[in-house]
Amino acid sequence: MEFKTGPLLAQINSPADLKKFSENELEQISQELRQYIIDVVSVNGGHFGASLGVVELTVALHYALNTPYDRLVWDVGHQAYGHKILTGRKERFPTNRILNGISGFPKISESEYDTFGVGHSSTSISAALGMAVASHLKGEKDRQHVAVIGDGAMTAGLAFEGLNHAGIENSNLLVILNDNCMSIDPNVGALKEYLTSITTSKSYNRFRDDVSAVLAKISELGPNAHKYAKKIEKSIKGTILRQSNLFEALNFRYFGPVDGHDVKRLASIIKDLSAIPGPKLLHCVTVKGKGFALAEKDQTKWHAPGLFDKITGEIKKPVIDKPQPPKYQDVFGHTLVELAELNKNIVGVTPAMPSGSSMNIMMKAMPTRAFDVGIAEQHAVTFSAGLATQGLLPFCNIYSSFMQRAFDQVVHDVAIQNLNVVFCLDRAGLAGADGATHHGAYDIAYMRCIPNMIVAAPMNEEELRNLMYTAQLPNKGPFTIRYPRGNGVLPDWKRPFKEIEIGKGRKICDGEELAILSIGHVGNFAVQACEELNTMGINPGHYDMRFVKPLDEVLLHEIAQKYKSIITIEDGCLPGGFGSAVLEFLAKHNYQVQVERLGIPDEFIEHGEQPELWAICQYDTAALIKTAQKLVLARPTNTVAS
Ligand SMILES: Cc1ncc(C[n+]2csc(CCOP(=O)(O)OP(=O)(O)O)c2C)c(N)n1
Repeated sequence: MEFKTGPLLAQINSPADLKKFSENELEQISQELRQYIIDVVSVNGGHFGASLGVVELTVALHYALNTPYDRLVWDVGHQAYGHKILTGRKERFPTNRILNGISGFPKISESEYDTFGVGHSSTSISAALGMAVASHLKGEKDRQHVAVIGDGAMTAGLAFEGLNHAGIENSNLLVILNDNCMSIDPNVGALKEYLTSITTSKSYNRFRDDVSAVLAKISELGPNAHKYAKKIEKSIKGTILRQSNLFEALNFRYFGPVDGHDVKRLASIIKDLSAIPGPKLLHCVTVKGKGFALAEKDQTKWHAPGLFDKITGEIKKPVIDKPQPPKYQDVFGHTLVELAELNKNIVGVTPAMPSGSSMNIMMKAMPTRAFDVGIAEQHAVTFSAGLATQGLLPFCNIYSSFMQRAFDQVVHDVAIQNLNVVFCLDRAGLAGADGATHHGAYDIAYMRCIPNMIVAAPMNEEELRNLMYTAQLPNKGPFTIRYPRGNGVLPDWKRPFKEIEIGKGRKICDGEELAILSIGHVGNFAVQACEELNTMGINPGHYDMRFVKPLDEVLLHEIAQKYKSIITIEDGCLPGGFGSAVLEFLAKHNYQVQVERLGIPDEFIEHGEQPELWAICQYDTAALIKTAQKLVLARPTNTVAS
């Protein structure tokens, strides 16, 4: 599909092109950039509201700074579409998030303008500070370092670790706080209330118009501005709000709040702030989804709406003629409420993903028993541990890749103390278009090495419900349940709960010569593969192991004695994963069985649709069939129907 841009954007392929325009044209350029994002995202999908909200800020930054010499770091990076378009990727933007296309996030290997790879939140201040300190050590005094961070991302401990350190380094760091009161869902916490109190205070409204006047004066100083840094600072501060300020307390010079949609003024403020050495914070107020009415109105829905009609705003749903199985996340959300009705000790915890994890179902049904703690995975885990010490039973739901943040808390605060915390890891396995930063590749490996931890993965929605039911029974200790992004396989998933014996796998079908051992939803690939293999005269046994830890050793002994070959399949990394666990068992007991392991290889997997990625990594139905044929046909005595 061909996309056209407006006449000014058509002439811009780099920040140097942008700089050829006058300040008065920046508004039109912003409008054209916004329209181009709407045009492409409406047919391609991807993140939406966040990029619309920073259009003016993006134009102003590339206009005022000397990128890529000046280092611009985007936090999370889901808002960086405008940045990509202005920095040489306008033509390739329609390939955004598509297999072999550009990434949905900044990525060092993609462009010299992408100074730091992102996807996970709250890294920008630390990364930009590292760059600033490096420049300082190298004597590059003129180089600017800018971190753009949302108010949601600012809720993370990591952001405050960066601020705390930056406050004592006299490096050239500008933090731009993009405050739109939103995370994916409405932002939460005391910091949000503090920021709201600043932006709604009367003084902000009184002073904000004066700011441009002072800044205009400062601009007259031109290249000598840095000589007057102190004076500039004083005069800006005289007009922008002065009050006891959190960021000032951390040794930052605080400026703002300013209107993040006034592109001309933003450009001039950013230029002027570049003349002030040391750590500075500019507080920008923006509207998420700016310029697309529906996205401004329902900001959560339009964070990443999928495909939509850009005129009517209607979100396009795939046409499916039969009942669609539910998403795993929704099965989690509804089941949690059902269980919480039965068990008064159950509480829900999510670090800023109420909609993404469907914890919002419990938050709505039982508002006092479900907590959104902000983008704070480490806190979510230790908070859950604290709840558990008092006899409550937290279901702490964290995307598999985000849980990487909280590994120490899982070990130190939960597992060593053998606390009853249930970790539900959503988006486990290859997650799709978000790419390498978001794939839940490692959780089997990093959870199965922890003593006391139970690690389970359901093959379908009914199994998910039963595992959740089992996990909340008394004294199970730390219990991890991992499940993938997307839909399950059973439209009629809501059946009465059944306890599952811990560490007990199940035989899906008996076979000969070859056994397929699956964990989690990829068991459904094995079911299909077995059906097809049967028609070829190959009859593998199939076992859904259910638990990575503890492994069903009774079943494994049986399998190892009965079959000559084993294929393991998992939606997780091969090193240290489920297949590795099976190999360890076989080695320990000296079984001479041939084993092929299918799963995510030891490399980072890029973005694409999940089925494309499963195929690339060779662990879908077709790969299973191929591997089974290879193993069986390799035996000299075997002949099978072709
Ligand atoms: C460590 C981590 N946890 C959760 C997420 C999921 N996530 C992506 S964007 C986002 C909200 C970010 O809010 P904010 O920084 O305010 O940016 P906005 O979308 O409002 O522009 C969240 C929670 C993430 N990317 N990284």
